Amino acid sequence: MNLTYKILKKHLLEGDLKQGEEIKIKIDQTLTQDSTGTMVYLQLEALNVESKKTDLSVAYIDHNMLQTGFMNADDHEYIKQVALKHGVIYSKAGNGICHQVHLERFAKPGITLIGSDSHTPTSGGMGAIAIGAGGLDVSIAIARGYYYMTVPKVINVKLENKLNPWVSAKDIILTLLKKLTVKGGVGAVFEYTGEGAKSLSVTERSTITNMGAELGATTSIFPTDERTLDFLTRQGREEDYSEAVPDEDATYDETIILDLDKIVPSVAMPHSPDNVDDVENQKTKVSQVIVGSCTNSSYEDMARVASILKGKRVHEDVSFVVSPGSSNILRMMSENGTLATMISAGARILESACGPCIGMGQAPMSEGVSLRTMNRNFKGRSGTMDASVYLVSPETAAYSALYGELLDPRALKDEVKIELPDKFIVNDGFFIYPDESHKQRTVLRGPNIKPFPLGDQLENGFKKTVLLKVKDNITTDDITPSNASLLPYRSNIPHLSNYCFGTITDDFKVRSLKHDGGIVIAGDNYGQGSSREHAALVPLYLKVKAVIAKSFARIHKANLINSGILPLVFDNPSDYDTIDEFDDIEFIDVIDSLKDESSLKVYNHTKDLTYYVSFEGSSKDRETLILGGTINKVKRDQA
Ligand code: MIC
Ligand code: SF4
Repeated sequence: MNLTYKILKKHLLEGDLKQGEEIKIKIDQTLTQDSTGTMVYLQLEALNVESKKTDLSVAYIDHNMLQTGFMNADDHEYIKQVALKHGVIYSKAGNGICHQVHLERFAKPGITLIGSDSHTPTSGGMGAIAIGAGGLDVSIAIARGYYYMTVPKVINVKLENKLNPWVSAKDIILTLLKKLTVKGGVGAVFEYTGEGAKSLSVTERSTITNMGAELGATTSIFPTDERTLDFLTRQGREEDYSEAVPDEDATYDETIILDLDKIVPSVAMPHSPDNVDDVENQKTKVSQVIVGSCTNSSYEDMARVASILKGKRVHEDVSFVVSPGSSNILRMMSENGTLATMISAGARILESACGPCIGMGQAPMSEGVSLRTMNRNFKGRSGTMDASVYLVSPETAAYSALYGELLDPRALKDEVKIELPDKFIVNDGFFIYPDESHKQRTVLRGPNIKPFPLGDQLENGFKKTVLLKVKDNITTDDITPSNASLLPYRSNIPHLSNYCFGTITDDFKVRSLKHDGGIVIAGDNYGQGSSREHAALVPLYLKVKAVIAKSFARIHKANLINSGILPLVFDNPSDYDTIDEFDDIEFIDVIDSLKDESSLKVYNHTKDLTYYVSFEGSSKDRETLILGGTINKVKRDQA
C-alpha cells in the first residue's frame, strides 16, 4: 500500500477504500483561520455540541490583521470565545500563519488534519494527510470528529538526484505546475518518494505540499525519515515522531519522475500559478519584492534570503518586504542577527501573518511588477487590478531585489550553507489553551457578524435565467473577491453580495435581483483556489440555484453542495457553447433524477434546445441537495 492509503485505512470509519468511492474518515486534528473562521464557529454553534471531538483543534488568527475598523477585532474576539468554549486552542494574532505554526507546533506523521484553508496540505511535509475543506466541513469535523471525502487516485512523484545550488523547492512545484496545470491534480493525492525527496528538509517538503493546492490536488504528502525526526527534535517534540512510509511494494495509479538535477529557477507569470517559465528566459524590471506567505516563510527561507542580502542594499526602485511565518521564526531572527541583516539591507519587516498574500496591505504601485514568494497570483489579489505579480523562490526574490529586475540566482555561484539552530525557539505564549473557565464566558458578537444564509428544500422543476457565463479556471477570488476593504466583511454575507463576481462584472447582484436569482454557466475547473465557502454562501444569498460547468474544483464543489446549490456538469461539454447569458433554462424532474442517479433534463427556452447535465456525487450528497444543504440535513438527522 502507498502511504496515502495506509493513513486513510487507519482512519476509515465507513466505505470502501477504492478510488472514486465516498469514505468517512476519522479526523485527528483541525485548524481554522480567521477569514473563514467566523463562519466555521457560527456553524459550530448551530451544530449544538458541547466540545470538540478531535484530539486537537486550533483556531488561528492570521489573515484579517489590518484592523482598519472594529470588524476584524470583533471577529477575532468572537472566534476566541466560541473556540475556547468548545475546547479549541486559540492562536492569537501575531503568532504566525496557520500552516507554518501548525507544522512547527502540532502536525504529526500519520495523522489526519482538515483545515478551513486550501493550503492545509502544508503539513503533508510532515507525513500527515492534511486536507483543505470548506468551513462547514471543518465545523462538522470539530463537532463530530469525522469527514467525508472521495477516495483520490494516488500519483507517485519520484524525485531523483538533488537540486543544484540556488535552485529551490519552490522551483520543483513550479515545474510540476508547468507540466500539469492548475487542474492537473483534481481528484489526486501527490505522494513524493525517491532520493530527491530524502534530500529535502521538512520545510522544503512543505513548500511543495503547500502549493500542491495550486494543482487542484486533494493533498500532497512526503514519507517520514531522519529529516522529519530532526525537525521535530529541533522543535522539542521528538516524542511526536512515528514512522509514516509507503510499503516497499507500494503501488500507485500514476508515476511522474522528476530529475531534480534538471530543475532550474522558475517563475509563474501573471495571472496564474501554472503560467510558468524559466527565470532566465524572462526579463522585467520590478518595483516590489515580497518574501513571505505559508509557502515560503520558514526559518530556512529567511536565512537564505538574509545570506543573499548580507552587506548589500536593496535596489532604490524596489520596495522589499519580508513577513516571517511565525513569531518563533521572527524571534530567532531577531536573536541571531538575521533580522538586522535584512533591515540593514533595506527590508520592510511585517508581522507574522498572511498580509500581502491576500491583499491585506502592500498593494503594488500603478502597473507595478511584484515578485512574490507566494502561491497565487490571480488578477486583483494583490489589491490592484493592474499589477503584474510573479511567483518565485526566496532565492530568486532576494537576488532580484538587489538589482531591481528579475534575475536567475544561479549567478551567485558560491553556495551558502544554512545552519539551523540546534533548538528552535519555542514560545507558546501566543496560544490560549481552553479550560473550564472559558465555558462560562459570554460570547461577544460584533454588529458586523450576520447570520449565514440557509438553502431551501429543492423543487422538482424550476425555470431560471443564466445570470452569468464564465470561462475555464474561474477562481473563488473571482466569485468573492478578497482584499483589504472586503476581507473585514467575511462575517457579513449581505455586504459581500454587492461584490459577487466582482473581477468579472460589477452588476451580478443587480442581475440577480432583477431575475429573482438564477444560474451560472462555467467552463472547466470552476471555483479553483481558496476554500472560502463565501464563494457558495454569497451566491446562495443571491438565490443562485445551480452552476452548470464543464468541471469543478474539489473544495468549491463541496461548498456548493453544503449550501444546497446544484453543481452540475454538462454530459456533452460542447453544449456550453450554445448557452448565453440571460437565456431562460428550465430544470425538469430534478429531484427524481437526483434520486435515481440519472442525467437531468434541462430545456433552454430561449434557444429551443435540450441538454443533459449530471450531478456527480454520493447518495449522501444527493440527499443534502434535495434538503437544501448540509445544515438542513444535520437538523433533519438530529430531529
Ligand atoms: C487564500 O490563500 O486564498 C486564502 C485566503 O488563504 C483562502 C482562504 C480564504 O479565502 O479565506 C484559502 O486558501 O483557502
Ligand atoms: Fe495566508 Fe496566503 Fe497562505 Fe492563504 S496562501 S493561508 S492568504 S499566506
